[in-house]
Amino acid sequence: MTRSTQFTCKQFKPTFTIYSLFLMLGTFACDQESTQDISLQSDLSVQTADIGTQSDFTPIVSDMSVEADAEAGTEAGTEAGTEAGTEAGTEAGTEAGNNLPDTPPPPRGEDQDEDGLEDYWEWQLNAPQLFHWSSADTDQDGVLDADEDKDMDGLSAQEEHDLALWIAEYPETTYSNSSPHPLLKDLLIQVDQMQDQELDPRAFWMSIESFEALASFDLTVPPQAPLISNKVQLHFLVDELLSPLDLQGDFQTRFDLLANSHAFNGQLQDLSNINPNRLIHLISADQRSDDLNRAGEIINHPENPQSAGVIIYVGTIESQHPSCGLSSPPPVPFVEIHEALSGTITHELGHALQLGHDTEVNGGINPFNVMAILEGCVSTRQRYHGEGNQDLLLGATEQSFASRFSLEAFLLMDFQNKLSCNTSNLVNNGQGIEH
Ligand SMILES: [Ca+2]
Ligand SMILES: [Ca+2]
Ligand SMILES: [Ca+2]
Ligand SMILES: [Ca+2]
Ligand SMILES: [Zn+2]
Repeated sequence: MTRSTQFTCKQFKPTFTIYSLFLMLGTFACDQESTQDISLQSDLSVQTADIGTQSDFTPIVSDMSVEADAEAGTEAGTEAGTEAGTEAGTEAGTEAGNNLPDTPPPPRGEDQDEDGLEDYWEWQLNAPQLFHWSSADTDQDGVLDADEDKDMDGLSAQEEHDLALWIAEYPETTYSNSSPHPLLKDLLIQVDQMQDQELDPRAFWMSIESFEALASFDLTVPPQAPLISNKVQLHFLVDELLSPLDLQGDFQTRFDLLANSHAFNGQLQDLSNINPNRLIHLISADQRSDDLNRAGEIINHPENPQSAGVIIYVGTIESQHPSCGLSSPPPVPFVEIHEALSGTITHELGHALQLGHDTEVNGGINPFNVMAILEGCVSTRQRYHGEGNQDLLLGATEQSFASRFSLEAFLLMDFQNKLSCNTSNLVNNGQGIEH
């Protein structure tokens, strides 16, 4: 379960052509600086939380390509994705099986306590005081085992049980590293992708890893009982393929895009027991033709959660990466496309959990937090590769070499108020909780 994915600069291989390209692009590359996020749409009643302050960045190291919101690190991403993907298949469904109770397992496929949960599934949770295979209300609090949401992630045990079985059955359309669990926070994401803008699977696996890494905060913030870990399990469920659509600054097009694909129209139609409102809605698209620096955004809506969600601009990210590396000498790993995709996904999912940007609010910007805004190549490498950081409480470290949340961001995540699930709006006028 625990993968140790460590990347170092030694793994970097020079790519002369890419570097040359960046030299050519250097003069306007700084315009792409704070791409990833934010651009205030103040003229509209609704705002996107990702505000793009383009601004004023001037490259500090003039011979590097400056580009902001994408990431860097060629081999790193490759390995992360491969490793994660390999383990995913074998681990799915066995997450809870590490320390199984001594009692003999009940037979597979039976439900003798008639609570809707397969008895074997209850047994392998290894929490017999909360989910016992011979009682329909194990803790006798009047809430049936199937209806419990002990981990407060918005999913009932019945839904997690059904999802676990579904994910095991449809591994080819699911990116999930471990089975949904009633004592771990699970985050479901419905992925609808525009034709030719499909997301690199490595990006999914790297984002999964970023949320699993929250387990490391157990060192300082023990998981609140009955949670068995602080890690968050992401499950990307791929649904339909969407027709290409030109997206611009007007909100109605994006509201309609989200609302029209909110229901399960593709593969997920077989997931009949699960309400689409339980899933954060994520769409991949080409670009915002009015804002070619925008890598991703969250969409707020005044009242309808089905018109809210996350959009990732694949074309924009692909046009900006690899970037911020140096071929020689000394080599500095580039931020690669799939790293930029993953960092953007993780960042936007942070917004969907009500996080705002890492700002001056609590005394200064922490550039190692994935919720920081990119401001040039130095901060890009800090956020994506943890350059110069050894403190995992701040976020990305040189050892992790991948996007991470800071402890401060983790403590602010709101699983009861997820955008496009429970709410249509982020707090703080659509910008989330700054920290
Ligand atoms: Ca049962
Ligand atoms: Ca039971
Ligand atoms: Ca109960
Ligand atoms: Ca759960
Ligand atoms: Zn943002």
